[in-house]
Amino acid sequence: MTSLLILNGPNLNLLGTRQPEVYGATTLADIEAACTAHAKTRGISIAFAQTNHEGEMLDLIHAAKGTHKGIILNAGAYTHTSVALMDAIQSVEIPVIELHLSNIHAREAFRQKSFIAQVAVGQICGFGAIGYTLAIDAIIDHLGKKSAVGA
Ligand code: CA2
Repeated sequence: MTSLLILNGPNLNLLGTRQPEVYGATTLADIEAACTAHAKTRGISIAFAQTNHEGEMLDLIHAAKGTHKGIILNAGAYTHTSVALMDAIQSVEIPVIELHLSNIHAREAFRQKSFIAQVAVGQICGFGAIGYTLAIDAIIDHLGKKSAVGA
């Protein structure tokens, strides 16, 4: 069965507890439940993870090779700073969809730079928690197109 890794970075464990005006009232546990249910309707499985540590994110991306067909990545603030995450994504050659709850392009200038964007298949941002299920469908569509051309 196709498996996806949904990886969440720093501070996303706080979702639903603070700054609901920016990030919504949904908790990360709610998002995981919605992703698990959505994946089931699509006949795929997911592994859902969150860490506050950049190195652990790298380890999870490396370990995805051979286990997961795609990665949905909300790298949190590391999006805007981490060349290491960019390199890790490039090295594993697994399609990544960059995801953000907020519209990073409509926020502070420092959030408008993403090191992930240049190595991602695409980016979904600004739709809140629903973005995660949109990303599941987007990566399934991408994987279908890849296998259709024998990639
Ligand atoms: O919009 C997103 O999903 C972000 O990746 C969230 C990151 C932020 O640094 C990115 O620029 C955009 C921050 C996640 C922090 O989440 C919190 C949730 C509740 C309370 C405090 C922080």
